[in-house]
Amino acid sequence: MNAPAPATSAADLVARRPVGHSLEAPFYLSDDFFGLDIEAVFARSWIFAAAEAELPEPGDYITVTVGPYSVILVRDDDEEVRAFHNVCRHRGARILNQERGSVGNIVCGYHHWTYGVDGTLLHAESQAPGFDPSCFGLKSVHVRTIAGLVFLCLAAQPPSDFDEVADRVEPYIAPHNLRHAKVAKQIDLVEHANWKLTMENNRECYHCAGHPELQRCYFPLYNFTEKNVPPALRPTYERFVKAEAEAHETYESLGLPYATIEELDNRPTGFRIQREPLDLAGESFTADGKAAVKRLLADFPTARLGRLGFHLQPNAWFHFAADHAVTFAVIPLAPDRTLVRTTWLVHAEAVEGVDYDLDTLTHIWAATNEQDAAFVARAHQGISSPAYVPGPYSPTESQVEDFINWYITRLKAYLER
Ligand code: 3BY
Ligand code: FES
Ligand code: FE
Repeated sequence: MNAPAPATSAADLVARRPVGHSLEAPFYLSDDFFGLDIEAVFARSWIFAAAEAELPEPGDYITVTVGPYSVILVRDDDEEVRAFHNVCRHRGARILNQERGSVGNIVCGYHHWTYGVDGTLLHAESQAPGFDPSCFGLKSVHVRTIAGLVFLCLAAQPPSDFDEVADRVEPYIAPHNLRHAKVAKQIDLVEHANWKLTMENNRECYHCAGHPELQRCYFPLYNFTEKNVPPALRPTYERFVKAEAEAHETYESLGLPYATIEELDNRPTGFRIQREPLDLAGESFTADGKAAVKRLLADFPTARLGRLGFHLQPNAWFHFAADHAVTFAVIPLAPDRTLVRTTWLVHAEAVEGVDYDLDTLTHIWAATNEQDAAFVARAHQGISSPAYVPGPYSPTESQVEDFINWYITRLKAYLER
């Protein structure tokens, strides 16, 4: 009897990735690739972790778990956001077990070593003479905020292009005033799919007919131009062209940057930023396009600003309107489980029930996320069949190819190191 053929190695699968096609099945299904994705991608890239509004006061913390890593994000007494490995310097216990909370000091639940919110070891009972607490501070993690958004990088040496990306996107995002926002709602959704299917799905609107609520106010025109717009989308396209001309005038008069920047796959910190109109009233993600929040995020003279969209590899996308912002963070949990954390941000002084109705504010993206979760679970199921073979991306899915190309480049860089 012939011995079974050896499984193709990860390196071979990476090397032979068919350009313009979805990945071969093991990328989505195997434990090996899951581990590789954590080490080569999530532990080496800048990832979106939270909005600053999730940590409004000194001592407020959240824990972020990425594969075997757990990170404490905490606001220190100087009101800076800090990040530390959630690993005790005594005998390694995970220190904080809650997803979020507020602390005076960071105290390990095992033998009560006590750290300040700046990571210094303040107290360790019954140590031998000569014990030097200054050698046992919490290990820090690189952290950076951009206009109220918190990013972290687990690598000892993070990709050096992040500062430049920050400098370029900050002027787009800062006018939305997220440093003075509060969390109106956060929903954690666990999708039954590999994290790359979640990201691929986000990077196209080929499936947007499956989002009836979103389609009312959002122009589903990924990459379509006068020449190639499908007949069914032509009326939408014509409305878009008019709305875009008007929006550009508004952006010019308010000094809001709006030139699209698309550098998704040719750099360690791949990103895309774009300002564009919304349909109907053009103000927000609501059934009639009108603002969901009366108190706008900033002192804008009009709510009709459409949306600012920001895509960041590997794990985030954002929509900023005049009245609210929505952040989406993707965290892999297992080869077939992915956390999508959606956070709605409104002006810090907006009052629920007075300035906004929570259901109106959250309805469209909550419904859209559920629909996307069903799509990606369906993709994961089909890919699990031995009959699956990679299929071609259409031109309207160019950002999916960009994402996968970026991903493959990261794996190659890791495997060749
Ligand atoms: O949020 C996004 O950017 C993409 C675009 C269209 C649908 N989707 C959820
Ligand atoms: Fe944390 Fe002992 S392991 S105090
Ligand atoms: Fe979708």
